[in-house]
Amino acid sequence: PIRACLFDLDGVLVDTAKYHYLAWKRLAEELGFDFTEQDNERLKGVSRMASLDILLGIGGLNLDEETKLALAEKKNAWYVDYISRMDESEILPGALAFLQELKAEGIRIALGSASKNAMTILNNTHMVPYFDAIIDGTKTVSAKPDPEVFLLGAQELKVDPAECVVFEDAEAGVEAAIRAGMRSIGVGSKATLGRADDVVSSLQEMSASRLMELFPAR
Ligand code: G16
Ligand code: MG
Repeated sequence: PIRACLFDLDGVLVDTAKYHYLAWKRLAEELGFDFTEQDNERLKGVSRMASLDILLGIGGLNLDEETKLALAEKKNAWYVDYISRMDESEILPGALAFLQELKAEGIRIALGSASKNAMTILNNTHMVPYFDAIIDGTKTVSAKPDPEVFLLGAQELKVDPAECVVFEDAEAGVEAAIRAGMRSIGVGSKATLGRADDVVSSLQEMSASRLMELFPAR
């Protein structure tokens, strides 16, 4: 039976991708090149330093490690400023209702995010009380598609990976769930998330009953 749900943050519970985009775009412009919304798709679910490498690749820049750390720091300061103004109105449609329903059904809930800023976002949107475990970029060593973030979540919840369902908007996140031995539901388009057990366009389409239909207890 399914005993736990693990949620990615950016793109599943909140749309912080737009703030990441604004901050990366500002950095690219300072460095003298353009960064489009289409380019930004490549950064979804990817860690901060790996995102910077992709961005610098687009600009054709090759910089030393010290300069790169300073640039990542700069981008993050802008991003932190944007998310400091977030509130619960930025929780994506259907997310709160689904979390509430899972809680009522006794299903354990964990966060599995690559972001080092996850706590700020959860605090500002008042979502902290929904989580029985919070695993974010400050607790992990390896980035998705490595399964570490989800395996730590299952461990903290004391639930077997086979009894977990991961909700993800990034291909690397679905891959991480598969490698963790968990079930997964993609939130977004079938084209990129086709490896998940099922795909919904938003959590508005989710309910505890749909979860039980998808993964019946044998
Ligand atoms: C999020 C975003 C990524 C971002 C990463 C690291 O992951 O999707 O675009 O690069 O976190 O964020 P930060 O720079 O705040 O540490 P997730 O796993 O919540 O989708
Ligand atoms: Mg995501």
